[in-house]
Amino acid sequence: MIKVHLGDITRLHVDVIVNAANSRLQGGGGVDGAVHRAAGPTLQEACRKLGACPVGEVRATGAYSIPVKRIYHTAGPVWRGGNLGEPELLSSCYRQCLALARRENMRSIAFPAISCGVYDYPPELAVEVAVEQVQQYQEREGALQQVIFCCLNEQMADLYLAQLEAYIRR
Ligand code: AR6
Repeated sequence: MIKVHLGDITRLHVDVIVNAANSRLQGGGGVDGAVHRAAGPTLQEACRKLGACPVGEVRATGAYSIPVKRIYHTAGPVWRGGNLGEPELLSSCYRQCLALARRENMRSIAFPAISCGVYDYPPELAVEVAVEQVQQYQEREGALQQVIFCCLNEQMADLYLAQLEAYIRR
């Protein structure tokens, strides 16, 4: 099942929450800030031990004070006009998170709108990528019981809902 949720990703009851991190895994603002605040300082230590996460890849940690099993940290691309591989890199973030969830036998995962804040990816285009990757993965593997697109505002939620409908009707 694919769902859209309006609210803070750190409050969701799922197996995995995805963090829109940066490639240095050093924490920051936006979702990253919220995840680090909610998980507590041990998360920062765990991230430091992991080192870097190249753009488009994923690294996993425990969730500490957040009551989920895992946090997947992925570094989305910074939007620079769209001709520098941004769609491929963003697709790769989703694919790598989904593949890792399968390897780790996770049943549910929540994604924020990776790259749609500080990294300036146009939301309509990012949502297209996100929905396409998740739908394709579920059609191919069907491994996850629940995938949640979590957003903080209604405009973003509406974009996901419209895109999911468009995908189903295609
Ligand atoms: N729950 C769900 N969604 C959220 C939350 C939350 N608690 N907080 C923000 N969003 P951003 P990026 C939404 O900037 O563009 C950080 O400093 C937000 O409204 O968090 O990938 C990192 O360290 C937006 O739609 O991530 C990196 O340096 C979306 O999440 C950089 O920002 C993503 O916004 C990553 O930038």
